[in-house]
Amino acid sequence: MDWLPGAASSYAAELDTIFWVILAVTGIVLVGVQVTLVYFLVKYRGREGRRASYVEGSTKAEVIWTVIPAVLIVGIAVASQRVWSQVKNPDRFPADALELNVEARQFAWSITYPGPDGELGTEDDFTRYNEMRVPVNRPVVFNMTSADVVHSFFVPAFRIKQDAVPGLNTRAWFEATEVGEYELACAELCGVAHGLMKGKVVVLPQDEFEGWLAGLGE
Ligand SMILES: [Cu+2]
Repeated sequence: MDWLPGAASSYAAELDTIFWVILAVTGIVLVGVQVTLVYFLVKYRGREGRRASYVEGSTKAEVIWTVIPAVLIVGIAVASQRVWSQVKNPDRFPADALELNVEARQFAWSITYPGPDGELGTEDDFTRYNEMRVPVNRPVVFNMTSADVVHSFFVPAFRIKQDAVPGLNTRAWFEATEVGEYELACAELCGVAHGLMKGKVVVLPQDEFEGWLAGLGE
């Protein structure tokens, strides 16, 4: 049984591991708390002749239930720091990446490609809507902004979700590891047609992508 959408980016597997570890830790705590709650409900239920007693609290118990979650949270943060900084820290983005511009608006994605010269901001740049084409096994860095309200670039298969904010240039990256078509959705409620703000990411073999780029997207 597949619990998560098929992973198709270079960092997806590591993020999934973090997800499962956190789910396991919080799942154990959830079950433990609920079982204890039900046990106490039964054990201390009202009975003939039993008097309620006033409990002032227990410093020992309070220290335990503060320290254990604190250690768990700090532990999770430390353990996942390396992956998150690799995914989110612009200083650590891959150097040899293909660079694209992405602009979100109500209710579409526009993607600007560098054209045959491989450089953005030149004459041969071209823009396409709601379909991002990228080469397989090559990092793609994109500069993202929004023309109106906050949107969010979400490709579940790549485990990437990044807000697009008006007035900000946000950089994000991914490296697709499998040729195919993947859903691109807006993950920030952005207006009446938010639910229709869908696109796709098409991952092509390297040479096919190069040919398409050289042909100005024809
Ligand atoms: Cu949106």
